[in-house]
Amino acid sequence: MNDIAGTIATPKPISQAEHAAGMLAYQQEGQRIAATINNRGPLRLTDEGKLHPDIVAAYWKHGYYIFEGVVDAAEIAELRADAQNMVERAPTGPDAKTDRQGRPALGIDFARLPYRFSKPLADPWGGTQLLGGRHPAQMAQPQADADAPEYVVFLMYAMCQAMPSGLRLYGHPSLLAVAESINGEDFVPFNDAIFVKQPGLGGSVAWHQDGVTHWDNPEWDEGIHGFNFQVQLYPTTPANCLWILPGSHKLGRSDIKGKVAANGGDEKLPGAVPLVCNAGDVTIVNRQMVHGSFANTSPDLRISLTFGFHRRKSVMGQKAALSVESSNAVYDDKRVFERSSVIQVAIDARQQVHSAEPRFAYKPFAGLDEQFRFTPETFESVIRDYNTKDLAI
Ligand SMILES: O=C(O)CCC(=O)C(=O)O
Repeated sequence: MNDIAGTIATPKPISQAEHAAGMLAYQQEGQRIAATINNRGPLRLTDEGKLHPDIVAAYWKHGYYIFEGVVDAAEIAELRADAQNMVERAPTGPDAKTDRQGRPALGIDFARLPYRFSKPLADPWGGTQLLGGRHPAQMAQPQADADAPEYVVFLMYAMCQAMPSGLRLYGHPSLLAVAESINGEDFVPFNDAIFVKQPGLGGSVAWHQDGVTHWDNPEWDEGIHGFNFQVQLYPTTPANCLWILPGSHKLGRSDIKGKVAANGGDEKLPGAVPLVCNAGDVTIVNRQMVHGSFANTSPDLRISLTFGFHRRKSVMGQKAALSVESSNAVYDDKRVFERSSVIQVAIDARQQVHSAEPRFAYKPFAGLDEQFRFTPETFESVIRDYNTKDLAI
């Protein structure tokens, strides 16, 4: 995959102030629609530990939900510190080996470099063939300040390896209960990626749908490409948050280019809503949803820890896609077991710190708890370079 973004000419350069001002009416309308849907609230589980059926129904109807106040302030502080450490220790650009302080950068010894970069305020993928060409229309790329760095961190990977708190988050019992309720007891992981949108620098993520494997599957349905969580480390605003087109997860492959053209070439697609959150809120978004985010011309930082889950049936026997496509792998029992073991180790890593919390019982690993405790040995055998085994579809 090309790590460097923003090499495509901007059709009509605009200043940051023009961009921000041009978004205001759209943001108000998006918030109005979001309020009418009101798909948000606490993460409620039944006595049996399943996601409350009302929330399950709301998720399937609209394709998303905002779980409020899932991660407490102390844990958010740990996650912020670990994520900021990753940002600080990033290489200065795609080919660099040292960070801004001249230290060896984090992750240069990982099997997959855990960073992707963009030019400031650029759209790395829109209108390109990258990632299967799934971002067909380019977003506006406002002009960056003259003193902006050449590259900014756009995405960070490997949170279970590079962030101790990230591994613990991955074993969160309520989030895993949601994954089980939506994707079944034998649910499997997808991948994880941290979206970093620095104020006045963060690029956009052009409108897209995530799934690439099952669109023509005769057994296609609205859940076949799984979902992503986003854990918000800072309050999000309409100017920096993820936007979605509610209900679009049900409608098959979307003609995004046609939608933008029908909107006079304007990327501000009608009917979209911003997922405005507080720190500690967690969104769930169906991977078939049309979604995207705009260049961050606001004064507010967003860091979103994004990780997803699938039905086991959706990945078994499928060809590796997206960021692991070049491996030419086919997902078999061994691959699925090895990648899923990250969940089991994460459950134990969490329990070692949050011992008063209930421990999630991950059914595919029933009876294997001892073998998959979090230890220096399982860090090496399970966690190190775990994301080379992601189950992307
Ligand atoms: O958070 C964002 O800005 C983009 C997220 C996204 O595209 C995804 O989760 O697939």
